[in-house]
This record gives sequence, C-alpha cells and structure tokens, in this order.
Amino acid sequence: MSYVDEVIERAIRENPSEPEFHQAVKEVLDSLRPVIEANEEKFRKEALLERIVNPERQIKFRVPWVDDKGQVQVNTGYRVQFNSAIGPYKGGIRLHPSVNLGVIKFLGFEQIFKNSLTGLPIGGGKGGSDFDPKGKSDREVMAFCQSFMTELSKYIGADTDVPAGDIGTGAREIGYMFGQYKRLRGVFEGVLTGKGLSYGGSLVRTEATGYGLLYITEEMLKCHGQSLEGKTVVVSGAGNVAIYAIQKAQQLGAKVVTCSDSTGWVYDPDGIDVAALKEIKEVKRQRLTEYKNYRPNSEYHEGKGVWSVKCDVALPCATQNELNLDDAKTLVANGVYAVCEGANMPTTADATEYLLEKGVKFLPGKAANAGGVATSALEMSQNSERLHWTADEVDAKLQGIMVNIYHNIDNASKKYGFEDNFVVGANIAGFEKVVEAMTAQGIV
Ligand code: NDP
Ligand code: 2IT
Repeated sequence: MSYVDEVIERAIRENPSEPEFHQAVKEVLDSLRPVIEANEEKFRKEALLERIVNPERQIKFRVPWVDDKGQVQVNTGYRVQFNSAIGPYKGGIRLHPSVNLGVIKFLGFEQIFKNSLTGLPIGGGKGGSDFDPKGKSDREVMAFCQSFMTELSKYIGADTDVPAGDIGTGAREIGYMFGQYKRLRGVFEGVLTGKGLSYGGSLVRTEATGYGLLYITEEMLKCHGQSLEGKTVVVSGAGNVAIYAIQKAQQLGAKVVTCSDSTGWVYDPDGIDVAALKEIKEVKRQRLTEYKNYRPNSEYHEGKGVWSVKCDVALPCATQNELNLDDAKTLVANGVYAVCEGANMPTTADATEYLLEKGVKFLPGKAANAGGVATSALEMSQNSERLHWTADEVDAKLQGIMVNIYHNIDNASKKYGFEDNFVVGANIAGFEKVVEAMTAQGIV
C-alpha cells in the first residue's frame, strides 16, 4: 500500500465517527500524491504525514451556564490546536448544534493549509461548541460565552492561540469572550480577532472573507480572459461571508440573484438588496422569510434550492457539504463557469470531482475564503504594534494577499502538471511551506 493510502486508512481507523475529518484528510492527501511520492522514503521515515494528520493537542470541556428561566444548561466546548509549525494556532470558533470533535478537526486540518497559503505567520486551529445562539437572549449568549472562555482562557494567548469568529460567532460573541478573557487573565492583548473597532478590532475584518472571495474569483476570471462584470452569480448563505460576498460581487458589476439560510432561500430577479439583508440578519436576527417585505418582487422558497438557478458563477457560503453531486450536475447543465467556495468544504468530494471533470473553474475554500483569516492576521499585527491601519490600507493588503494566493496555487498546479486544478494547487502550495517549517524544527 502506498504511504498516502496507509496514512488515510490509519486516520480513518483511529478516528471513527468523524466523517467530515476523513473527508478533509482524503481530499488533501489524495491531491498531495505527486509531492509525497517524490519524497516517499524520507516522509515515511520521519512519519511526516502521521504528524500532519494528528493534532498537536485537542481540548474538550464542559460549558455550564444558566438560561433565562434559571435552568442550568450544559454544552460541550472544543479547541483543537492542530499545527503550530509556522505560527501560533489561529482559527475560528463555531457555535452550532451540529458541532462535534470531527467537525472541529476537519476545520482545524483545513485551516493549517489555508493559513499557510496566506503567506502570514499563523498555524492551524479551530474551536467551537454545540451551543446554538439562535433564539437565545443577549444575556444567555453572554452567560454561555463567559463560561466557554473561563475554560478556554487557560489554553490561549496572543502568542499561543488566537481564536476568531465562524458560524454562530460574530461581533457580539467575540466581545463577550474578549471581556471575560481580559477579566480572568488581567491582560489586554490581541487574543481574539474580529474584535469591535473600539477595542482593538481591524477595519475590513467584518467584510474580509466575502471581499477576499470576490478578489480571488475576479483574479482567476481575469487570468482566463473574463471578469465579473455582467455575470449572474448565485450565493448560498446569508451570514457574514455571504453578505459581504454579495456586496463585493455587486460592486464588481455582477448580478447576485440568490441567498439562503437554514430554512429557505430567496430568488431576487432584480439582484439581492444588501441593505435589506443586513438589516434582517445583522440587526434584527430574523429569518429570510422577512426579505419579501422589503422586496415584493422576490420569491421565497422553503428548503434548499439556490443551485437550481441558472448562473455563471456559484459561491457556496453557508456550510460544509451543501453542494452535492446532483447540485453540481444541475449547475453544469445550466452552463456554470466557476464555483468558488466561501464556506469551508461546502462541495462534496464527488461533486468537486464532477465539476473538475467538466472543466468548471473551481476555487477550493482553503484558498478562496482565506481573506478572513488573513485579515485576522493583519489585526494581530496592528494589535502587536498598538496601531490602527486605515480601511484602504487593510483592503489593499487583503487584495494583494488574495491575488498572490491565486498565482501561488496556479503555479503549483502547473508545476506538477495539473493546470487549472486549483484543488491540487492549493493543497500543494499550502503543504510545502508547512513541511519545510516542520522539517526545520525537528521531531516535535
Ligand atoms: P454565519 O453564522 O454568519 O452564517 C452562516 C450562514 O449559513 C447562515 O445564513 C446560516 O443560516 C447558513 N446555513 C445554512 N445551513 C447551515 C448549517 N447546516 N449549518 C450552519 N449554517 C447554515 O457564518 P459565516 O458566514 O461566518 O460562515 C459561513 C461559512 O464560511 C462556514 O463554512 C465558515 O466556516 C466559513 N468561513 C467563515 C469565515 C469568517 O470569517 N466568518 C472565514 C472563512 C470561512 P441560519 O442563520 O439559518 O443558520
Ligand atoms: O474558517 C476560517 O478561516 C475562519 N473562520 C476565520 C478564522 C480567523 O482566525 O479569522
């Protein structure tokens, strides 16, 4: 059996009931075959892949809190500190009922290579809890966040591990967590990113993932003689990534006709109204059913359906495995040109394979959504030098980083004979730097 297959088999055997983690490991290691086969003896002797797929540390803890009725609730918290070869662990905190160790491990594993692609000194980590912020009062969310941070604060720090937002964790949650960390540890430091602007946050961090997604998409289109101008775009999700992806796509001249949440989706033939979407989701925290009140011409549909809408570019920005093989077939039948992932692993493995086979330009999440974590690293820099950069400065750096990522993954794909396969390109480009750093640091 080849070294890659051995490691995949062992990762599955030793981590049963973690299908999302298996999926991420298979996807990455499969596409690294050309690099690994060229160094098989050395990598095997150094157990390099075994070390890459095993987190340096994983922490699981109880999170008790009291709800508004006086009832004690208990959730489970996680932080997986996956790989610190190139910098302190860095990655978001997901708050969603579907969170379990396997989900956090898949996200942490992806984060290693994503963070490497940014070119900035950040290692890979991820955390979260099965707590559901939806429908909770602000006081309940605060009680949860304080309890979560009471335990997490023992393991993180500005030079050790720097969490941030992800699904269910936005500015409100980061604020409560930061306050509790400061109170417990007695230090005001850049221990979290995505902070409010009044206490150390960076301009453009809120917009960064969505904007970055469109910057890299536009660069990829440009290099293929195209642009977003006049294109029809479908977006899934209606959260942080989706909202700012829609906004930037519109600024670049595209027409975005859909968005979705976990209960339904909207089709707006005149183009999504971002101001309305922000008010519904960011201010009022309501369901998408409200959108019709702002835009009578739009349609609301229950369930899943954005991928059935004819488009040139599809941007999955909600969650993992939301675009399956049937969806990919529909998109291809409708003439889609590019699929670029705003979410982490939103496309199933068979759907990815199908899109690549059909020549659809496919930008994987670890490259396409890296603008969020890259801007988090810029927030860390600003915190360290106790300075605040202007929005233009941060935005210019973000654009530079995304354009650079595109060319790095494009070059890596070409170097190994996989032109236009950005899955292979992203995994190889991300992996090479991590391997170099791990090798230099010895067996740790
Ligand atoms: P949000 O919580 O802000 O938004 C998530 C959106 O996806 C919501 O509209 C949510 O609907 C929808 N959704 C639909 N189905 C699901 C489901 N099964 N589980 C969770 N959400 C669902 O999260 P973000 O926009 O921050 O994150 C979206 C994706 O982007 C995730 O994959 C995340 O890991 C990734 N990402 C986020 C970054 C960031 O900086 N925030 C950076 C890089 C990647 P509803 O409100 O009904 O739940
Ligand atoms: O998946 C991701 O890259 C994020 N949720 C952002 C992580 C971060 O540290 O900004």
